[in-house]
Amino acid sequence: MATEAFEKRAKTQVAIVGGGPSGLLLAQLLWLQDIESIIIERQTAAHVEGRIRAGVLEQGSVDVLTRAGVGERLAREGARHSGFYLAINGKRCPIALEALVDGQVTVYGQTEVTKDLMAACRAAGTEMHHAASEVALHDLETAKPALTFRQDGARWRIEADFIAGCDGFRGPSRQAIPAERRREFERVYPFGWLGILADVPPCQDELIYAHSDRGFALASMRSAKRSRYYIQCRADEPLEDWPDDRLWEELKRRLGPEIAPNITTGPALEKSIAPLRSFVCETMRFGRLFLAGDSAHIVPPTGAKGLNLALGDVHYLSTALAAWYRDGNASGIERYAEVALRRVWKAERFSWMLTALLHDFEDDDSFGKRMRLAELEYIFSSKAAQTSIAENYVGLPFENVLA
Ligand code: RFL
Ligand code: PHB
Repeated sequence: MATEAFEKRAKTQVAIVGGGPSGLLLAQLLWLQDIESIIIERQTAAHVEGRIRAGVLEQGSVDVLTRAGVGERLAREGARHSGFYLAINGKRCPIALEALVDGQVTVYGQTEVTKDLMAACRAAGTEMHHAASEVALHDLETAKPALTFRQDGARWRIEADFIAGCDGFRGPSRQAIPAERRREFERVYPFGWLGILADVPPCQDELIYAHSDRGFALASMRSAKRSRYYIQCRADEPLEDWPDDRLWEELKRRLGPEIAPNITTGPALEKSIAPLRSFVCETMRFGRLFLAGDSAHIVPPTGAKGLNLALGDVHYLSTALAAWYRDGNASGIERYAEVALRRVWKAERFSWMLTALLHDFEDDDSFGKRMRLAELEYIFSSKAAQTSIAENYVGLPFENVLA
């Protein structure tokens, strides 16, 4: 049998597929434990640093980023929020995170998290291969799994002790688990979110998740001068159908007459439509491959859980790998999938529940619509219901993966 010739070879302890927030954080946490890793990323560094996505960090995420050494700018520029609002047809109900569960969240864009992590990885000298193509995973059930890819015309083979699949929903890692060894659970929602980012002051100082007869809307922000808004739209709608003026008008109608006058409009810095999906892959481990973040699970953005779950997985995985390298303790790597998935399913439930509660579903009959309104009215009047939402929004606790 002919062996393929690889022009470049390397060895490392942990080979990381995907240099988004999960992959970068993992590399950084491992480096702090003297564990060497190499990141292989499909996109250029500029593309990764420019992506605009999440905005809300749980305290657990802030803590793990701080432990990773990237807490400084986050502490300075991140805005602490002690509550947010739910709204029905313009009527607002505060969810007082601090008063109800003694918690807070921090508004700090994923774009900034990624830039901070990238800078830390560069400073640590972590080897990163950007613009890599044809990434493939090999020998996952052996003690020496490997990655192959192409970069700048050269063919590479990297051998490692472990491979971390941090390559998002469409990456190759999950697909490298044989179909009969994984089970996938999925719900695709019949709508998307149309998002706009603009350099205008936010309409109020807390986020508003609004249900209206015209569909869902979210008022969020990045800073005192930069706003981020979303509205529910059809998943197949062309972006060209939403010139800025139409989007601003629709937002005002959905957020209602009390809030609309506070909305400052301005040209879009970015505008895009994201489909909504719930997805979980069981398992998150195959041999020496571990999945983390969006490669293993997707939530609709309604609960602001996607990035937080990704960072949570990486906290568990880095703890598990560190114990293995430090004193040969394999309990973390044995328990990783089970422990991570327990937290994932709870966040899936919360994101699905909030999505169902706040969006308009075309196939909903009149009873379904009334049930949604009744549920919202109940939440508005019940401290117990608000407490449950607050407890999930600030982030559920972590287990000890080594226990
Ligand atoms: P990412 O960010 O998708 O990064 C995966 C990386 O892998 C690379 N990759 C490959 N590399 C090598 N070879 C291949 N063949 C590869 N294929 C892919 C990709 O280029 C990429 O760099 O996954 P990661 O790191 O797990 O991070 C997950 C988060 O990005 C995601 O969960 C959040 O953005 C979700 N999300 C939100 N999460 C929150 O916690 N709070 C929020 O407020 C929030 N809002 C959102 C969101 C996601 C959104 N969109 C656009 C999906 C709002 C939106 C609109
Ligand atoms: C955002 O600001 O991008 C954002 C905030 C809250 C969410 C989703 C996205 O639930």
